[in-house]
Amino acid sequence: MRFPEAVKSLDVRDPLEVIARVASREQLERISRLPNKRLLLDIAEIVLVAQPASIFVHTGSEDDREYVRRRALASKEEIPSKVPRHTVHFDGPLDLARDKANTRILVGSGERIAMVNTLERDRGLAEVSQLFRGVMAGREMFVGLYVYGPEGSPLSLYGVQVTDSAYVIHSEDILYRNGYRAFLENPDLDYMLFIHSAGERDERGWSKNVEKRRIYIDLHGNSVYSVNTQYAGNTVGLKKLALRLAVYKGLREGWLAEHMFIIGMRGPGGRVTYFTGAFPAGCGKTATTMIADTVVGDDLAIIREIEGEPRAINPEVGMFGIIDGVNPADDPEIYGILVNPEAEIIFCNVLLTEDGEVWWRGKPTEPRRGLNYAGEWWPGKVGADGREILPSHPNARFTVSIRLLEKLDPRIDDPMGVPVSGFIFGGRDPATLPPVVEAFSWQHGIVTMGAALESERTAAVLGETGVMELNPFAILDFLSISPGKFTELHLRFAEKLVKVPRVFQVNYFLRGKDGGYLAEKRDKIVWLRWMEHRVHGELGAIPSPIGYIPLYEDLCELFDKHLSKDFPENLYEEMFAMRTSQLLSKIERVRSAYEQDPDAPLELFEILGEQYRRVENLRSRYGDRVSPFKLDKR
Ligand code: SPV
Ligand code: MN
Repeated sequence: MRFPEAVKSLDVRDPLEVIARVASREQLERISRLPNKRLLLDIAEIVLVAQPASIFVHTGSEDDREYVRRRALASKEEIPSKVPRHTVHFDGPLDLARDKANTRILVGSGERIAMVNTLERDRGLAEVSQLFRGVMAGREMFVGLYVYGPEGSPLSLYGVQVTDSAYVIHSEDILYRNGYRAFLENPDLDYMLFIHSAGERDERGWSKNVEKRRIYIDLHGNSVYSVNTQYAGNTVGLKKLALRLAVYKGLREGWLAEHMFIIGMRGPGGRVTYFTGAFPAGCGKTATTMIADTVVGDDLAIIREIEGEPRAINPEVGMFGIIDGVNPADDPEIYGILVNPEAEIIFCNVLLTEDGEVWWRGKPTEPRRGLNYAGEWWPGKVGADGREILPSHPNARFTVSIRLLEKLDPRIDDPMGVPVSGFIFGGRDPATLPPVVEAFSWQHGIVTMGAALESERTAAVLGETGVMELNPFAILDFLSISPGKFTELHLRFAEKLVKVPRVFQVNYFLRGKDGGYLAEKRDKIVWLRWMEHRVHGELGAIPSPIGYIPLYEDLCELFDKHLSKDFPENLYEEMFAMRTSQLLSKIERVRSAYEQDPDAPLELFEILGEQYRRVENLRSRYGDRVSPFKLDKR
């Protein structure tokens, strides 16, 4: 039972009878062809509780896709722009981002998960049963069946989205592969279930009861409940809601669900070497994806051991990307897609000008009067707090197919995924870590680079800026298990591997004495090329206390070859200096965070301890700031 208290009357022998009360003949026929008994029961139960007026089951046909687009416009969830295939969706001023406080992992009574927001399962289910009661009255209920990965892949999962939002289904049509056929062919597919309702909406289409917004993740039932919200990070089930379920499933089955891009780098002889990379929001994840040679995925990865090799798939086929700042000079490929009239795009929380132009910060035009995330907008408009209202929101986004990328990797649909040669971890760190470091080993990298990933709090989040926040594997917001367990899962994962990936750490945000960034944006390509060569054993490195760092001569060559620029020795010295006191403080912060997590493996403390001693040694010999030229070359 999905709704424990609400459903007393479901006749388990005949879910179709319940569904027939709201389904047209055609829709009933679609549903009755589905051989999955449990799925029919789930749908019937949701119908009984949420009481929709009608039901639509998506078969994945072009007609159905078109129907969903039309319904999103008819319900005013999406507004047309002057480009027919470009629509605009507004979430409402109080619903512009993920709601961390009201997103809870449901757990057994008395159970706690370190660093994860939980709620007692019985209470949570009772609460959502109440919130979903009659919530779809008078509305159409959409049922979308999706494959979370390439069709026929042993790495893929399956998801069923039930929602009263055509926008949510439209987004999923762009972001995921339809799975109606897979469900027809396989009577006992195990699936994740996402139940969503935007709740009551006001005349502008915004969810009215955002104070009753709830996103509850039920690991036990492999399902997620989301209500009184529209923002895709809270509602589009297969995006971040599925990630929590997948992390948990991966823990039980010994594989990794990651908040990572998957990219390919070309090397000598036409080889392509694949990397996955985890970065917190706003730390260069998309930028790194876009400068890679090929792209398999920009946000999520499922990684499993197959015949001794780690293989990664992208469960998605679309991007839900930040649009703020995307401009023709810095982001030519994405910008080109966003202004391509042939591309099907949903723009979220941008400005829609009176004459129908979609405007965001980064467009060469000036913003003009129109509609935005806070209602009517005009240049100079100020909000109730006296502050100017930005024309387009900093978390404004675009939803578009990844297949439009010129760099799309041809193996995106490969059921066996791509072999992963390197894991990259990156955060925003102004003062401590060099631009690129390679771990001594998988274990060393997983602990000191993944589990210990920190990022500077940016101005977008309330509170003091400049504070370093722990964000293990850049996945803290999406963890359904403790960071300690997630770390342990990674450590054990490599034991099955014959080919163990290298682990790297990057930091694009190191600042110099004058406060400016030491590296240029485009320098990323050099760090990537260095990693690619290291994977193939083609370049040497210097063992520093925190891992291998590049040799000056090698970087000179790479800067010259790939960016045609000089790389001054003093810049290298500043970038790759060991800031020993800062490094020690970092280890201490990380250690004390994991001391609060009873699941943290002993190995984590051992590896942190060894790193501490190495850095401490260096500090006692050379002091606070140690030039890389003082380190022994190998
Ligand atoms: C992120 O914040 O990491 C995203 C967007 O990819 S959201 O879907 O909101 O999680
Ligand atoms: Mn993400």
